[in-house]
Amino acid sequence: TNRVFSGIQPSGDLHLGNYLGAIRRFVPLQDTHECIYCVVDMHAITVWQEPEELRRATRELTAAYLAAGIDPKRAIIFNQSRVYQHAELAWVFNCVARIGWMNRMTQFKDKAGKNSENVSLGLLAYPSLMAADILLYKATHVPVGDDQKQHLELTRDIAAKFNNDYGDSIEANGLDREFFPITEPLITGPATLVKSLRDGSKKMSKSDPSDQSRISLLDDADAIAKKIKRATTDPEPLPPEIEGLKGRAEADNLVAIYAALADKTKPEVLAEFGGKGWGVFKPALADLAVSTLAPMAGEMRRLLGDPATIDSILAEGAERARPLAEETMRDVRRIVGFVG
Ligand code: AQP
Repeated sequence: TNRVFSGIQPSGDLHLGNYLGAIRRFVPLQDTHECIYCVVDMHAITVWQEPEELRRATRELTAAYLAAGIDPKRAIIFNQSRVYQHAELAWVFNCVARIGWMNRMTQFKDKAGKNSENVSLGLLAYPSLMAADILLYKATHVPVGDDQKQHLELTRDIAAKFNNDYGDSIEANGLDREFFPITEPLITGPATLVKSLRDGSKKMSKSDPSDQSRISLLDDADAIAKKIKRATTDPEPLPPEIEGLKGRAEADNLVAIYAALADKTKPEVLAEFGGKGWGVFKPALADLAVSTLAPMAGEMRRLLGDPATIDSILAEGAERARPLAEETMRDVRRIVGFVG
């Protein structure tokens, strides 16, 4: 079977990058694949989270999944900590993966900064838990933004090393030699890496201290329009061809956002707006963004008014995820040589 897995951390202000790079792309996959969409709360605590805030962000992310069009009857939506097998498999992977692999991860280097001796051990081991999330369900496809590419390569390395290190045992247990699949990343569309609205050299990020750098998924129409109008740009008009966006990171970013929201390609957007100035393009982008995002924000607020329903969706999703996870773990325990 073709199985899709992806997860997002409930660790702050969900933004347009999370939506275009991930959540929006989760929706159509429900028609073609068995989909598992996770709220990865265990990943979130790799950096300190205020407990009440973690609970709030878990419900907010679940509301975003639902408001974007993920159907909890078709896809499985749940929070990671409820299915203990994620932690269990992550431990096994901690013993398969090498410290050197983790040290090379650019996200770790960025997040740890100069202080790498004093961040949590969990932050270093983060990709090992991510590999467990994916491989527990033997997912074949993982839709993510471009910033997760390196972590997905590591997931493939961990799967290959496990299959190899335990090859004899896998065979002795009568299992398929490619016990864990070599997962394909799905990094597609015009907006796989949305940039900060203030600085085209940085990605739009939950942890950017400037609220103006991102469009939050709970922003109302007024806030969305204002942030787009104030977005940093150069003074030139839009080019007619895509080559003209080279070296113009901010312009490229706004065109990419437009294309993703309109389900168009960047050349199609430039065919329409090439030669036009920001005074034309920014209001058009603001209208498009407001018409897509503001109703979603409204729906998220409505859903958040009833946290009990959100919590029961997560509980039901976990009930469906658990047997799938346990099926893999039962084999893993035998393969590794655990008694019981
Ligand atoms: N700027 C972005 N453009 C496109 N996709 C993005 N994603 C994140 N930022 C962008 C994608 O959203 C999913 C969320 O992953 P995550 O919760 O693990 O967060 P992250 O990748 O660490 O990035 P964030 O959301 O900005 O958080 P911080 O500030 O903590 O780094 C992933 O599929 C990711 O690719």
